[in-house]
Amino acid sequence: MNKLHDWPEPVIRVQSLSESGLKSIPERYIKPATDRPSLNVEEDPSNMDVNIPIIDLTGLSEDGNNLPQSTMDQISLACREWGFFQVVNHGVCPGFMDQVRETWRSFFHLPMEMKQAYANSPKTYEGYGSRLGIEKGAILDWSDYYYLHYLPLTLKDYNKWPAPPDSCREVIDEYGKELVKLGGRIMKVLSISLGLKEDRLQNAFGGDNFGACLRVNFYPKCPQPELALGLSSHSDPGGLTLLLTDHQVPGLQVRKDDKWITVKPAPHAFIVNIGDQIQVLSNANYKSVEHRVIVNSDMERLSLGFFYNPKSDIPIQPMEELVSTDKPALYSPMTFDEYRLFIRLRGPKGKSQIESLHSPR
Ligand SMILES: O=C(O)CCC(=O)C(=O)O
Repeated sequence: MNKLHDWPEPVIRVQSLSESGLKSIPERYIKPATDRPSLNVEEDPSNMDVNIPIIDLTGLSEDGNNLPQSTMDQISLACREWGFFQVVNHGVCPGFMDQVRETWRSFFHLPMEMKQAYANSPKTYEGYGSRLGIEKGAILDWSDYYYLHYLPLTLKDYNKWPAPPDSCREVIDEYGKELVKLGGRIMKVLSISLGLKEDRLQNAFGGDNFGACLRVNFYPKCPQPELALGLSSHSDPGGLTLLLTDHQVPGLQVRKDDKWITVKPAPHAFIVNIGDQIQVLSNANYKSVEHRVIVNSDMERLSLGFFYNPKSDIPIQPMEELVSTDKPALYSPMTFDEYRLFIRLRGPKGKSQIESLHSPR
């Protein structure tokens, strides 16, 4: 952990760069040609109408048990084929979702010196940040962010949450409660859809001792969006992600059959995606899928990634019910603490981390 003491280079806020009015982006944000986004829809019109599945959760109860079979089938298919889906009628009040997003937008529009009071370090990443990973000389992403913990309670520290804007901490707290509830219900649905008892997946996460954290991503306008990425390709290292985005500003792209599909968010939907820990626990029946974020020159974009994670110090390995002689365990056990150190050191790197866990056979 000693390596995680400080950033390897002085931190530059992307928002300050963007607001300085520069016409071309500094070299350290220019991605290699192979990683640059294609922003020209004419180049790939086949993707224009494609979207990740949208699933209606009307009637989802606390025990996750009463969705129609057709909805369970849609979820199961989405987790196998896309690793991503959007949920609507999920029970979180649309007005509250808007309030949370706008509260965070106000945070990012505070004067820089107020935000700097929360500047983070790579030791825990909590607070206001502008890079993931500590590789010296790395090509950086065009975004700033704020990262904080909800659970376990031993990690929850209000002093590390922003105080201005007014009522920010209360709003963040309430949002955490709502999303823990929704995440718990979706965990039950996923467990049932894998053919397991409703609590099986949650128990594999450590029961009530699971973790939850939030990363709010802020993507300022970028004068050369064709050269940069807001967030490089990665799969989420944790369990389950519930993402709230700006629905008027597209940006999230999901890899499907070697193409990048731009997600069209439904108003007041949450985008749900499978993280690496569920891929491991489900023995790859459910997939964590690479995604990335493109930026644009006209509009800033904000997204809130809520990460529902296993307890950080228990071994995570394929659940025995999903292992057979035909399908042996694909991954060696590893704790989430060990696993996420990779991303804390190296930053987003496609699916290289989970691929390194493959059991030798
Ligand atoms: O901004 C987005 O749409 C995606 C964010 C994301 O992938 C992340 O926070 O891990």
